[in-house]
Amino acid sequence: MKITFIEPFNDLKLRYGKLSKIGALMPSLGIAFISAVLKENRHETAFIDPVAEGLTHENLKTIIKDLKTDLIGIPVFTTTYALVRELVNDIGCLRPDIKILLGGPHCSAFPVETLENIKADFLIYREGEYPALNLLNALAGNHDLKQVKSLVFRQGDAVIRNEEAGCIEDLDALPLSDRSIFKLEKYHHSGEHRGRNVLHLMSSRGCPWACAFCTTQMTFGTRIRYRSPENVYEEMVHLVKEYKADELFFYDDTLTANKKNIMALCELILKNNFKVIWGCYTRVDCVNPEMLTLMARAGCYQINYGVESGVQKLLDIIKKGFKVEQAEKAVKWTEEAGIESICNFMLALPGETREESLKTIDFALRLNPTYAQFYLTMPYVGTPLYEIAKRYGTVLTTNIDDYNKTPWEFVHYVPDNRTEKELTQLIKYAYRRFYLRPAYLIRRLRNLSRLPPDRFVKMIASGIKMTLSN
Ligand code: B12
Ligand code: SF4
Repeated sequence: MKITFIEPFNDLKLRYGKLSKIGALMPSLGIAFISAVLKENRHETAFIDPVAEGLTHENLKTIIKDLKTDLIGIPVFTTTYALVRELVNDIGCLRPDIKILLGGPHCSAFPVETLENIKADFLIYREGEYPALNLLNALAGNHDLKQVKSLVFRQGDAVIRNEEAGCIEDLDALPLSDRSIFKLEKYHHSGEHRGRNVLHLMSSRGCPWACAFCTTQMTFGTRIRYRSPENVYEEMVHLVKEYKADELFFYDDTLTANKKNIMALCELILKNNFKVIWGCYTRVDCVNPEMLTLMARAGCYQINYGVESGVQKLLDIIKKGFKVEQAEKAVKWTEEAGIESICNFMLALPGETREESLKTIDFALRLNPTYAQFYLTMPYVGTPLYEIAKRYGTVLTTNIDDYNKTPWEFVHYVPDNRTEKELTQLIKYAYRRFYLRPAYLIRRLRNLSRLPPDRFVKMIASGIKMTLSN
C-alpha cells in the first residue's frame, strides 16, 4: 500500500509571529520513523510539506486531485488542529476515494474527540510506527480493524477506540529514521544554531517527571526507554556521512537523564575521533560538571533548559520537581564547560503576581545564559496545568482554534489580579531587559560571529523587531 503524508499549512508567520525570520522549519521526525518501518515492510511512502515546498493552497489542491496513493497521513499538533480540519475537508471534497489517517501529539491527548470532530477515516494515538504498519497490513489484507491496537476508526456513525498498543520496548529494533522522503534543502533550524545543515535525532522516549504543563507523556509514557549508545552513534555517523549534516540536535526530552548512557555515547564519539557539533534539551537537575565537560569535548555546544521560573513557589505549583538553585548551578556549569545555554521561562504562571514575574526576569538576567526565551503561559486542555490555571485565574479561550497563536504575542491565560494588557507589555519588557543590556550585547556580538553571516543579520533584525515593537 502507499501512504502519502501531508503537513498542514502551518506557515512561519502563523507559528512564530514577529520571530518568523529566525523560527525553525524542520521535517517531522515522527513521520521519518513511521516511514522507515513501513518501507522495511514493503509499503510505499511519500511526503508533501506545502510550507517547505513553497506551495500555494491552489498548488496543493492540484497535487491532491492527481495524487496516486491509497492513504493520506496527517500529523496533528494542538497548534495545527484548525489547519488539519481545513485540510481534511479539502481532501474530502477533492478526493473522497482516498482514506485519511491522523496521528501525532494532539491525537494522543484526545483520540476519540479528534476523530469525532475532524472528518478523517482513521486515527492512531501514541507511538505511531507499529500501529500504522498494522493498519496498512489490515487494509491490504481486508482484515478486521478491531485487531489494530491504538487505532480509532468509524463504524457507521460510531467512533470506535481500540485498546492501546503499549510503548515500543526495544528502540534499537527500529530501523534508522527515513530522511529520504524529505526535501531536506528546503528546511532550516532556528537562528541560534551554528550549523547550516542541522539534522535531528532521538536517543530515548518517555519521561518520568510530571511537569503540569507538558503533554509528552501522552504519546511516549512515563518510563524512559533508551537506545544503546552504539545504536545512537551509528545514526550520528549516518546523518553526517549520508546527509552531510554539519550539526546534530537531539530531540530527547532529557538527553542526560541516564548519566551512564550519555557518558558512554561521548566516550564513543571521542574514541572514534568523530567530529560533529551537537545540542540537546535537558533538565537542570540532570547535569553535573564532569558530564558537561565530557559532553563539550565530544562536540556538544548548546543545551536548552526549561527553567520556567525564578520563584520556587511557582515551580512547585507547576510540579517542575527541582529547586531554583539547581538552575543557577546548571547554567553556571554549562557556560564554564564552554557550552552555550538556552533558558526557557514561563511568565504569568498560575498564582504569579507582577512582582514575581519581575523576579523571574531578574533571575534570567542573573543566570545570564547565552539566550533566554520568554513565553506567556498557555495551559493546554487535557494537562494538569489547565485545571490548576482555572483555580488561580482566567483561561481566556477554550477554543482550540486559538492554540495556533504564538505564546509570546497572544495572551491565553490571565492570573488573578493581572490584566491582558499588562501581560502583553510584560513579555516585551522581558525581552528588552534581557537582550538590550550593553554587557550582554558586547558578549553576543563577539559570539554571534560564530553564526553564518546571513543568520547573524536575521537574528539582530528579529531581536530589534521583538524587543522594540508595540
Ligand atoms: C522538536 C520539537 C519542536 C520543534 C518542531 C520540529 C518538528 N517539525 O517536529 C519546534 C522547536 C519548532 C517546536 C515548536 C513547538 N512545539 Co514542540 N516539540 C518538539 C519535541 C521536543 C520533539 C518532537 C519530535 O520530533 N518528537 C519525536 C517523534 C518521534 O515524536 P512525534 O513527532 O510525536 O511522532 C510520534 C507520534 O506522535 C506519532 N505521529 C506523529 N505524526 C504522525 C502522523 C501520523 C499520520 C501518524 C499515524 C502518527 C504520527 O508517531 C510518531 C512516532 O511514534 C516535542 C516533545 C516530544 N518529546 O515529542 C515537542 C512538542 C511536540 N512541542 C510541543 C509544543 C507545545 C510546541 C510549541 C507550541 C511550543 C511553543 N510554546 O511555542 C511550538 C509549536 C510551533 C507551532 N506553532 O507549530 C508539544 C505539543 C503538544 C501538542 N499537544 O500539540 C510537545 C509534545 C512538547 C510538550 N512537552 O508538550 N517543537
Ligand atoms: S517538561 Fe520535560 S521533564 Fe517535564 S514532564 Fe515534560 S518532558 Fe518531562
